[in-house]
Amino acid sequence: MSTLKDVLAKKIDEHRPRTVKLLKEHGDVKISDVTISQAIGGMRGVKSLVTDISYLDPYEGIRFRGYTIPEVMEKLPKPEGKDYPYVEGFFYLLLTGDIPTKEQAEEVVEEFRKRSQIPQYVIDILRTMPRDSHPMTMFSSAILAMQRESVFARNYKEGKFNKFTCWEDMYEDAMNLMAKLPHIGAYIYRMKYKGDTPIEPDFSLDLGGNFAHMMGIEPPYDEVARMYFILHSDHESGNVSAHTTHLVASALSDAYYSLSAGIDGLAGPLHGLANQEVLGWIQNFMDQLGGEVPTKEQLQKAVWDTLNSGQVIPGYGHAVLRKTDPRYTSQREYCQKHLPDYPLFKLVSMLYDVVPDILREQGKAKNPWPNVDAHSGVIQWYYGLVEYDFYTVLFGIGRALGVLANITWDRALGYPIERPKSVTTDMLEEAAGIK
Ligand code: NMX
Ligand code: MLT
Repeated sequence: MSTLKDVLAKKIDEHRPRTVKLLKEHGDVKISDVTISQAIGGMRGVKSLVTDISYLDPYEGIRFRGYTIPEVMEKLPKPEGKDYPYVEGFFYLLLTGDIPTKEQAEEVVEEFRKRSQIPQYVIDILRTMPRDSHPMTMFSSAILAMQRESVFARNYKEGKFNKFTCWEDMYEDAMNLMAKLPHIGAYIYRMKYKGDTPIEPDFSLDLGGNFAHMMGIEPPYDEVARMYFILHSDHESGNVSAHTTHLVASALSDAYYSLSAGIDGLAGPLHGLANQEVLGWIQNFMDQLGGEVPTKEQLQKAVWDTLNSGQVIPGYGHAVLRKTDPRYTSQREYCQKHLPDYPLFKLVSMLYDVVPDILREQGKAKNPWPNVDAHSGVIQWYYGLVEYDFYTVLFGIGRALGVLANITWDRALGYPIERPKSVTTDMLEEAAGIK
């Protein structure tokens, strides 16, 4: 057994009694009430999911296993000479709650290397798809196509389902998937945008390094890849991609079905696709100005024009956050260090100066501050990844780290099929005393 699986097994054994005790002895304790506006309004703020992998405080932002983003970046082991940690070591942290040693992180690098081969039929399917299919459609299809590889589904079919050990099959599926996703993403990119010139992996490199290599982008893009995958990994359980993955997995669907569904949710413009929308919005606007960096007044007008046409300002607002997203800040710090004079970075910074005041003046958005998506495209663009349709695939590779860790724990703790109750409008009117 690998160190990671061994440590995870111990953590699961230690954790199970806590869940059992809460259920058996304190199951009636109330943690949330639900109002009519929450039932109609997307369940905002209803506490009805449990995860220990990350927690989102509205003012502080995300903590992964209790660690803030700067703590994660500082404490996790890093490849030689690099500023950003091994993504593999971060996955170890998400799964176990422990900061791995460099050796433990490298063990996961090796595990992923062994599991990374993309089946030929996946390549064939991708190649058969129309080239103008959205890369998220290709990414999700590739994941779904591999469902036949599921260890969980195979053992279930063979009658080997065991409530206490089935997490191990989920773990195997999660590891197999996580090892392949960067390769699939890079393959889609090189096939679709770079004249069909896939690049062979270099297994002397870690996940971030190898991804940059397969994309054909020089260092320090490897650092961007590490930073990007870590930042996008998890945002507690209520966001669309995490919740969808969890929901589908709750039917005992395997990791392939579940992740593919989660990725489909990530492809929505109000969720992960917002990062491509931000770049599209900015580029459109700069095109109108003949490529010039706009003045503050021109920017204010563009923001108002967007709002007045009934659209949202992509990259701003959040369902939970009420402050600037620390994932935005982390990327901003990268830009301040590596590309301080880049015009697009300056424009994104100008938007930061302009948009919150306008959203406050408009008075609709509960959070006028930028989220992760407001910043991610700029860095990609700077390193030559200008095909912004692809940005959500990057988000998806990162998000897989969090959701796959979560569904492994879902199985370990025996979370049941998710099935909330719905009511009718008549019932709401009765409850409100207006009928
Ligand atoms: N621009 C304009 N209007 C906004 C924005 C925005 N950025 N954010 C919220 N609003 C509006 C929202 O559409 C709603 O209007 P209406 O009452 O007419 O339906 C009103 O403000 C209240 O919405 P909130 O309660 O503040 O936000 P909610 O929790 O419903 O939605 C988002 C959260 C993130 C979907 C929303 O802020 C948004 O659409 N932002 C832009 C898209 C975006 O950046 N999405 C990425 C989120 C992060 N991610 O990676 O997933
Ligand atoms: C995310 O990373 O999933 C987004 O910020 C959306 C969310 O948390 O609701």
